[in-house]
Amino acid sequence: MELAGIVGKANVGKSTMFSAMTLAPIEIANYPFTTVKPNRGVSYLRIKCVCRELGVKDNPKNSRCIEGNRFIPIEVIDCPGIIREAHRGRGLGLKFLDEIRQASALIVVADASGSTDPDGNPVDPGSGDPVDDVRLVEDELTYWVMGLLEDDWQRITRVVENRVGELEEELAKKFSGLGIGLETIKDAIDELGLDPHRPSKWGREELMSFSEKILRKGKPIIVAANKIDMPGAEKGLERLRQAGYNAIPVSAEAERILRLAAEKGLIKYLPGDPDFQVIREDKLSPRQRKALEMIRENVLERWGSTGVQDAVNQAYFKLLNYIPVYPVEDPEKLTDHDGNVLPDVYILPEGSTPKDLAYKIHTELGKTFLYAVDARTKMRLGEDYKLKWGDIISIVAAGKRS
Ligand SMILES: Nc1nc2c(ncn2[C@@H]2O[C@H](COP(=O)(O)OP(=O)(O)OP(=O)(O)O)[C@@H](O)[C@H]2O)c(=O)[nH]1
Ligand SMILES: [Mg+2]
Repeated sequence: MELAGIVGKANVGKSTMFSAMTLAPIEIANYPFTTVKPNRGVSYLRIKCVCRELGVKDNPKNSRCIEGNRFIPIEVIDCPGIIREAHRGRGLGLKFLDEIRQASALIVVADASGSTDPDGNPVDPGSGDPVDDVRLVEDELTYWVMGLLEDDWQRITRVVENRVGELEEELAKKFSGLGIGLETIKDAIDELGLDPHRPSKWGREELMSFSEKILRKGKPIIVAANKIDMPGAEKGLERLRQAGYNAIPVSAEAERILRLAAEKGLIKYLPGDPDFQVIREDKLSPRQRKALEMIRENVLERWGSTGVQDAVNQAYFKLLNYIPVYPVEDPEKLTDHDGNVLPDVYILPEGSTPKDLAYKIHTELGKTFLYAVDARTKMRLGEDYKLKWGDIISIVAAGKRS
């Protein structure tokens, strides 16, 4: 399962967003460092399922299909808050970031309403700047990566200058756990004009700009401009966009209320929907009804949705360019070996091949992969075929089909 990390300044609404996404009951409060250790849970990406297009009734196994919407599970981690100088141990430090090393997507939550100061303390709305919220997180992440680099720098320098290994290779090994690959490292060294043969000449500043560069290239961020329901928050959103960030207007609190009400059967609402429908009018207190009406007016009608689903979807499908693919065993019936129609969906980076898909499903299937068939056209696919959005693929492997 892909892993998404939710990071951000203290008290901006990370746990509220996490709780809305996973329905996990966790601690949420209006002061910094409410969360002291990372929370893990399962959430979903939402796509239009191919079942409608094909006019079939599916039997999802690794995902869910609700009214033609396929929900693909991802793992989400809600991190403790980050403040300036966290790399020096301020606040809760940065140790917990080890848990998001493997994260493919990073969602940085910012307080678009500006109602928190740099340390996460509540202040009057409009006093704080969401651009600063994001910058401080980027800076601390850079220090974190630089720390990882420094831990190993002497050894790497020796290896390279004694001609036992190449710098790029050593660094790629070092950062493979972070999902930062060889190409990213080469490009960063190149663009910064650094000498890969004399790393001992790199100073602190070079290490810092290198860390910043590989982060920016290898771990692009999506910004959740949270608390968009508050007056004045659209200014914060504008500032984020002007600063060049991929910012999505989000009301984590609205999403949490809607998800909980839907869970209790009071309303009909799916994550990402542009509206909800009350189904148990009789069970709503006047206060609840008012809260729901406010969400409709201030969030849904104004922004099109609560933005939470949008933020995760965009992180994977726009920023990281992932695509969903449906593996089936029987390309005629579109089933697995138990006869389930369109049982599974996997997401993988654009440019992936059927063999990559096979490996993603199971290492064994990858190793025994022979060829793949496009279930729509029944055509056998070439070895370097690049998977497309919504492809239905039957993999033929030595000994078995899957
Ligand atoms: N108006 C409004 N308030 C929100 C929203 N999301 C969160 N909040 C409030 O912001 C405060 C902080 O929420 P948390 O989710 O605990 O924030 P956090 O980022 O996890 O905080 P730490 O774990 O302390 O870093 C709480 O009072 C929430 O109710 C939102 O979308 N709109
Ligand atoms: Mg929290």
